[in-house]
Amino acid sequence: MSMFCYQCQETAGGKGCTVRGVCGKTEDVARLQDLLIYTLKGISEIVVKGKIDATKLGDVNYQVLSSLFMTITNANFDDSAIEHHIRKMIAVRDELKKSVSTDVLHDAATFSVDSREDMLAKAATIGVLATENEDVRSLREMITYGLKGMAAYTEHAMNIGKENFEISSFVYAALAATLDDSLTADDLVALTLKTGEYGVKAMALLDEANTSKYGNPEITQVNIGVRSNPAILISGHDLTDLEQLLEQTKGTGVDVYTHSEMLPAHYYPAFKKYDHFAGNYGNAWWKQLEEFVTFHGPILFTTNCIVPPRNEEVRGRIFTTGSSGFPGCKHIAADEGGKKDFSEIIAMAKTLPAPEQIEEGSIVGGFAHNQVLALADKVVEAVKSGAIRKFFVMAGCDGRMKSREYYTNFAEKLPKDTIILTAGCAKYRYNKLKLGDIGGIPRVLDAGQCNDSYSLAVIALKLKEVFGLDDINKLPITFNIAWYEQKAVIVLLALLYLGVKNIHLGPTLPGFLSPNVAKVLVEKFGIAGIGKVDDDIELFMA
Ligand code: SF4
Ligand code: SF3
Repeated sequence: MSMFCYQCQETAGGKGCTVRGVCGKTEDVARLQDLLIYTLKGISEIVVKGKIDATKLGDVNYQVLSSLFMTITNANFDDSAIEHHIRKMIAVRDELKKSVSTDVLHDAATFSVDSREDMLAKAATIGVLATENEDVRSLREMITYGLKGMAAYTEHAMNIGKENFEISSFVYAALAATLDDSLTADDLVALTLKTGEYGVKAMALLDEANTSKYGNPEITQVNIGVRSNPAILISGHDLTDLEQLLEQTKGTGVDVYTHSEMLPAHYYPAFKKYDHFAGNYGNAWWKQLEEFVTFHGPILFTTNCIVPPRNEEVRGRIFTTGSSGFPGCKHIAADEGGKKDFSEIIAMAKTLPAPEQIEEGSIVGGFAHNQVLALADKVVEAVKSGAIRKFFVMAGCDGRMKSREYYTNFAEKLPKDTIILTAGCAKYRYNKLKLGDIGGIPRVLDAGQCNDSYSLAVIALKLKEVFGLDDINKLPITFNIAWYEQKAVIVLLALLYLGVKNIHLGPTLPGFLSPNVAKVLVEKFGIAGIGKVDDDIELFMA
């Protein structure tokens, strides 16, 4: 077996990618990512055993989080970038080791490699399957994937200048724990929930960062058609990249459109002042192969999800920044002060035609916690009068699998007295349907990006308080979540930590759950998969 990865929903056969990922990840990239994670575990062990305080680690915290982020599905396909990070992290590790007196360190904290060949050979011995017990492996991986999602959110918050050292300390403790053979499956189940607890903190931190810098999301109509100017498409999740791009394109005659997970940027007051912030182009990430062709202008990826471009012309228009990367595509790094120079992208845009219209009209969003709580009286009244019978949280990810048509059909067939609360790119399965409203409240309330699932939790907790309930599960809310990559793993763990039971997860349960671990999730938390649309609706409405 030349690689093994089962971290995402589209893993081959629902079991694991063993020769080139379904996502397009090569064997070398998969192995290098394994080695990068292994190096981070070594660093973590040194931090834990050496009792090094995260507040004293300076830039190391950010470097570790960014490295984790790089290994998220569809974020970085660039083997040289990952190799570079491994070298950097080994150097960090060896420097930290000097201050630690213990000589009983795991191989992850001591191994050395010289060449790329060395790295690949080492990687082949330390990957996912190196943990023999399948339950321990399943739990170690679930924790690691949760940490990857947490790292992504924390990195975005840090880009805005908000840091929580408790989160970094937890990341070190949890990564180090995945090397510890003395921990039992029960210990690891407890650590999985603890990961969820820190997932809530990470999402709260990002929420605070985003809203303190860009204002609270508010109800917004977003144009999905096009204008006649040349334009740049920005995708991913990082709002600081968007802000810099909008500043640098001001007065240039170049418009900026969002793609996929960047759509919710339109909901923030701070971005409304840019006249050239033209709208959202296209749909969820997996539609990019066709949508980038008709967009015509340059595309900037700030994070996942990249689909390897098949078309040379399109490839020449793709730029990456932050933790994202793709071989052959120009990567724009930040300078010491975090500034990025997008002039090359802007110059390219000016030479290219305006985007071709693929849709028209507008969609509405901006229902994050502040906005929904401002409407709380109306919402509570509608629940009390019976106008709203039930809420369905349908947050999470979208993906390529045909079985995801379930979510469109589900949304269409839901009774008219129900409201869908969404966040993440899962929304594209139903956010353009004409589902109407209930007394002026749209039936699909989009809170924002996947991290804004935090908003949905805040709203649920507020409703629990308003209705005087002692248990979140007594609310008329059903969780029917769609997952794809590791940010959805941390969102799921966060919901479990908050005590949410009976979450339905689809379109398939994770391949990384061993039968025993799946059993624990079913028995302790009532987690279930999805069934047939009509049966599920009947079950949920009962
Ligand atoms: Fe396969 Fe998903 Fe891993 Fe890509 S990220 S190699 S598709 S399991
Ligand atoms: Fe989407 Fe990749 Fe997960 Fe952030 S952009 S929700 S899949």
